[in-house]
Amino acid sequence: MTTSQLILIVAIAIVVVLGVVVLARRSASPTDARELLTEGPAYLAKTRSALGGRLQKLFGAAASTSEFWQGLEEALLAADVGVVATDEIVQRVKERHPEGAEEARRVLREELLSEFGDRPRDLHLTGAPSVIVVVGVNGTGKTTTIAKLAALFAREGKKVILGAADTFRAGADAQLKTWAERVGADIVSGHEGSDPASVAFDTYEAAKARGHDVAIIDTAGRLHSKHNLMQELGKVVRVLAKTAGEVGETLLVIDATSGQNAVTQARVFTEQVGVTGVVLTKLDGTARGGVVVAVERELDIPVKLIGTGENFGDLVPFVPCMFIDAMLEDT
Ligand SMILES: Nc1nc2c(ncn2[C@@H]2O[C@H](COP(=O)(O)OP(=O)(O)OP(=O)(O)O)[C@@H](O)[C@H]2O)c(=O)[nH]1
Ligand SMILES: [Mg+2]
Repeated sequence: MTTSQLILIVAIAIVVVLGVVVLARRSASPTDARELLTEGPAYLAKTRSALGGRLQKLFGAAASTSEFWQGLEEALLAADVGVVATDEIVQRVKERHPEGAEEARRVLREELLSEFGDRPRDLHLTGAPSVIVVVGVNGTGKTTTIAKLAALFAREGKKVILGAADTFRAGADAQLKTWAERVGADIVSGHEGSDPASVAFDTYEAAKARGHDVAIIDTAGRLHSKHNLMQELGKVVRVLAKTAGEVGETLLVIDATSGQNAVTQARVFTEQVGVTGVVLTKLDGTARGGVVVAVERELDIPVKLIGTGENFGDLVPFVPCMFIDAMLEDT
């Protein structure tokens, strides 16, 4: 073997090893929130630089001046923590008389965390198949979230079927089909104008007959103020509950960029269809990550997952302490 052949073989071996390392890093589970959050996740970069940056300046000053308290209030409001929550949190921090910057930061962290309690945040998957219904206003990220969930379950070795019960928007069925192909899930189509509750029913029956572990039902986006559409959604959930015995999760998808509006919308969905968990999407595109505090506080329903981008790997579990730490981090 000549020297140039030897060099070529070594070069190929190096390229192959590098390729394997890169692929292994890419396929690392995106659900490992712990790992992502300790690095200060990219999806909170905007919130971090707005809130963390403001706090950093504040905490450099004395923790008892009126400018300090006003600055703290403004920083929390700007991050969309909400008026009532901000008032109460600032008041509680004040009452604890933190001495110096570090203590003020620690006390604020504790008070923010106390907003979350210890609600269970794991997805409640019961039954064979387990049923998940995904609801929310238009364009919040329902269909994308379904693709992300399907990809997550597929990685766990589960057999997944999607139900295209958004029979309202033209192209919704095709969009879900494209995702199903990409993530390796089966699908029950819903023709435009057909009854969404029938599609949901057919999906459950198909899942049962064909041995799927999870059936995820997509629904049309709807404004909470449209009474008839909310009733239609109620029917979808009722039919599934009756057919399956239990709906494991009714997930409400909320767009984090819609701020406090989202809280009002969410309240109506919660009343109408018995939401069991919230998925907060598009956190990567907003400096208002504090909305997670307002949502959970106002609705008394756990935020379970966070959407962090447009790809099917961009979904992480919501872990309050890590989220708050990442949000308060210095920039
Ligand atoms: N940056 C970002 N974009 C997202 C996220 N989730 C969804 N999107 C984008 O939001 C847009 C709407 O997503 P869809 O999944 O179609 O939303 P939907 O709620 O199903 O919409 P309708 O069915 O029309 O009500 C798409 O461009 C998605 O790529 C997220 O977590 N981050
Ligand atoms: Mg959709």
